[in-house]
Amino acid sequence: MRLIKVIPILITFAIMAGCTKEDEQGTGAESGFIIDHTSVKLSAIPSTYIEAAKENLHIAYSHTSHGSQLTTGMSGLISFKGPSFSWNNGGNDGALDLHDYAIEGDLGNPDRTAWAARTRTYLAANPDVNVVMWSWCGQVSTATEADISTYLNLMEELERDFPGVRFVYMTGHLDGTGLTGNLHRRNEQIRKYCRDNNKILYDFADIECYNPDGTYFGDKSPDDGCNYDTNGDGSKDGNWAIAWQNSHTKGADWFDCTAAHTQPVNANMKAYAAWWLWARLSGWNGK
Ligand SMILES: [Ca+2]
Repeated sequence: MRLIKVIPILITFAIMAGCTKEDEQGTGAESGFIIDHTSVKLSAIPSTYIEAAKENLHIAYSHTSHGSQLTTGMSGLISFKGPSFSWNNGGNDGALDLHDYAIEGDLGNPDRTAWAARTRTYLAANPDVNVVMWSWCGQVSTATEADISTYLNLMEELERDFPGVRFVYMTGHLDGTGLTGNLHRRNEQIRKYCRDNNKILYDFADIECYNPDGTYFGDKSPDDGCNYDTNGDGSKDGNWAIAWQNSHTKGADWFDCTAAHTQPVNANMKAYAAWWLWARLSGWNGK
């Protein structure tokens, strides 16, 4: 009797261990993964997967001002690191095919559902597109748990109805309300769903919690402009991005770019993480 009870537990444990191992190693293009502050080392991305992304991906990216940090960073990166990081709408001249501002609006504008219907219309007219990414503006800050469930459900329905398209989830940008604020709780809701359901997540807010050296500011109420409270008195008296830029060499360690609402180095990291995402979508295991 005792053995009969133990065997199913052992089998369950073996399956769980197997899943964990698979997740850690990554299984290429079909498995879920999370892009976050650990995904900002541009030099770690194999050039073969940079090329594979340009060969294979047809990306529609839709956003308003905050989401533009990825693509303004990606534009600045071409000047900083050269034409191997070129992108344009259509993928001409061997560039990455990325349709920026592909669909009007963002995940909360004009409301919390229009983006999904617009995505269906867009995909019907652009059947070559195989990656869809939507960004928030500030609407995670004011979202209820039900609002985020609406977002997740609409994404799930799109994935079901367009099995040939990879849909990239996103968290909402930091708003300075810290680890007890609504934004953090709603971002955690998105993260848990993505982890539990093997989704592809570009964790916009997590990238903003760390400087390029990996120093953590998330517990110091940072905002989207990289301002934070250095001493816990409630006033945001520091800016980790400006401090990092001032102690490093522009044009060598970081590049200038027009980064909406924030400092250039934040958009630098958003661009590196975007290329990390494109490489992962092209089969790189992230190791
Ligand atoms: Ca302070």
